[in-house]
Amino acid sequence: MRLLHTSDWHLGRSLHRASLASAQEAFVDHLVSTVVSERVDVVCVSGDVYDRAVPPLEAVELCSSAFARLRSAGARVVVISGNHDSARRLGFGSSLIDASGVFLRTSFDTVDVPVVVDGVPFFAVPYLEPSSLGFGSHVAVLTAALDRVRAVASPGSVVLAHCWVAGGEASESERDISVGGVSRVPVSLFDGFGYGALGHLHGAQVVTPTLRYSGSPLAYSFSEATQMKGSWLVELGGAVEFVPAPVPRRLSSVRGTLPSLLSSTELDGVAQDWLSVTLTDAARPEQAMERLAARFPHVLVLSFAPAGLTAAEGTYASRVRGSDVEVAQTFVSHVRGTPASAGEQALLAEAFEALRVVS
Ligand SMILES: [Mn+2]
Repeated sequence: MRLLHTSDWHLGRSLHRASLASAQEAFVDHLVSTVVSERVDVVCVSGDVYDRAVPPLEAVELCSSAFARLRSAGARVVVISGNHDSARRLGFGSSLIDASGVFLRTSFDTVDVPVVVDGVPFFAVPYLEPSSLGFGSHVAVLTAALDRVRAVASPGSVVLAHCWVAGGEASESERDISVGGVSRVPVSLFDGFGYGALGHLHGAQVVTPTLRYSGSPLAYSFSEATQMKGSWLVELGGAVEFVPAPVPRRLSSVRGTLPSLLSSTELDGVAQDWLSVTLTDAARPEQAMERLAARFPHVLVLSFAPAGLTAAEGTYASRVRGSDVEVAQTFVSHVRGTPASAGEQALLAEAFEALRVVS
């Protein structure tokens, strides 16, 4: 049995100002051709199929054609919802669509009802929102889910899950799932399965030889610039191989004064990259973006860090770094001159949590 483990497609997402629609289409093409060339039996999509609960129509169309093409190429497809997906929207019609060999699993109710392909059970554990299921934390809800799975699973079973396993390394583009509870869950939850196909973290990583993150197929933030993107090709009970995904354009970060960036020959190699530029000129140069664009046509992020700026002032970018709640607290301090009280902090946390659960 050969699996192709992928996750975190985030269809509909862009990279700052750059559309990634054609890059996402190219990834789907690559996935379909891998299924054919490697004779893949099952494609596991471990959550965050879409970037948003209500994705753009182009993303819905790409997703629909991706599932149909993977199935036509000969694979069965098992999909779970992630924290970016609307579970109920992604799961629409799943009981009807099952008959086609594409299995959408988006509910706590079905975690212990495996999808069985050629005798191998696939247990699909979607992202589970602790509070809406009556649990106090991610550990509690995932423990409950995996206890139910373990009660019926055989040793060679495959499990899909969308969560943050302790030891996994995060990037900037995963939406925080730690608000209001403990985010990381122990690796031991996944002991004893034939293979664990994880989603959520955007860097491909090996937690244990049989428990892996595939990571996202494209870099969705500059913090992922050096990550190799792709999917895992898994011979169940045997070898695992990384299949690199097509790279639409490299991401690089450069820093310096505007004149130095415009003249340095060392930067010839990154001129066509998607760039994050930090200008260190003491005074903000006029028309910096236009002047940079003459040499670097794909600047996506421009920030200013003048040499000599005090740490307390900080750049605008540094002040809006952090979780939504942290940014809101900094804003309160900034406009009022005094920090948010404990009660106000709790109120802010509650408001953001409510927003996140609704979406
Ligand atoms: Mn996620």
